[in-house]
Amino acid sequence: MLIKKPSDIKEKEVTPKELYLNRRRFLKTASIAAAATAAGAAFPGILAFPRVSRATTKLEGTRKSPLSTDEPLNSYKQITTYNNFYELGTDKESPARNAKYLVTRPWTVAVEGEAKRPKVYDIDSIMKLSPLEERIYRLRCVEAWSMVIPWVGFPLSALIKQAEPTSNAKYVEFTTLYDPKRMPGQRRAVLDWPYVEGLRMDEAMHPLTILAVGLYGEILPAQNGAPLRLVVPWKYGFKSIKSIVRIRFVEKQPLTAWVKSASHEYGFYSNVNPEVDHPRWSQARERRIGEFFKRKTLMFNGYGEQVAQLYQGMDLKTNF
Ligand SMILES: Nc1nc2c(c(=O)[nH]1)N[C@H]1C(S)=C(S)[C@@H](COP(=O)(O)O)O[C@H]1N2
Ligand SMILES: [Mo]
Repeated sequence: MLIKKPSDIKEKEVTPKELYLNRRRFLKTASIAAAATAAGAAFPGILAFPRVSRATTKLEGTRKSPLSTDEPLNSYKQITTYNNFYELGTDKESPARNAKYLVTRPWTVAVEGEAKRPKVYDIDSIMKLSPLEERIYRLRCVEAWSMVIPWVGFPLSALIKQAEPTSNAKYVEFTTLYDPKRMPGQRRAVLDWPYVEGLRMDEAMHPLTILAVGLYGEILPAQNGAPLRLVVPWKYGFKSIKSIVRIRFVEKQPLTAWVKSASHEYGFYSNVNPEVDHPRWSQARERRIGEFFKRKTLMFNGYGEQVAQLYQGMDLKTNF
């Protein structure tokens, strides 16, 4: 985000062949792991292979959410080849190319801090915590582009309720995996790794806030934040932290990665706001990926009716 201005951003796409090969590779890995699991069942205690819960990439039985937008979707190819994921490279095309390094099984997520029931979840048990829904949301990047994405996930509130946060829990802090082997972008000090994000408790509990595990009815590709990422549709895209390993309930406002790196440019709240410009560019308009003409950016990314009351009485110019 610090490197490119919106005017420098061009849409560049990976060839269908590369995409095909990537998906083939996943299917192969998944079936090997499934075989390994079967072997592990026959010889318990002897084999310790990573386990994959599903032999294919399909997520079955997801229900459609009434909270979805009915705008036209961006294509699978656009959503999976034009990404921001600095742990896998700072160019838009790099995350898809480096996705192969990010092995996401086994994977655990620690839920901890100010809570009565802290717990370390295996990714497969997190996916069973609440029925999976398709949620079609607009994603508005702070770089003034946007997409419409059919996520598969469940409300973050479902996980928070399980944890029973104490009355000291005022914020939720999220942390991405730190592992330069699986996240080669962490070998460069682009940010102070690991990536950290945060929400106020009422924002985290809001029904629009989801944890996503898939898109287009399939498990998340690594470049989109597999195996588990946050999606907060009324905030700039960088709040939607990818590849989460820790969720912590805290009393003080978390120091997030982008605020730490450039607090004059990125605030804690980061609500989409066409009236508050980034110091280096306007936020009044955005380019929907795949479209030529820019469109007007909407307050709270168009979700004002649902979320404006969270910020009543707050000056959104100082709390940007
Ligand atoms: N860990 C981590 N999460 C991240 C980022 C990142 O670099 N690292 N980029 C953010 C930004 S700036 C955006 S716009 C969205 C992009 O999500 P997408 O690539 O799935 O569309 O992810 C966000 N989550
Ligand atoms: Mo972004």
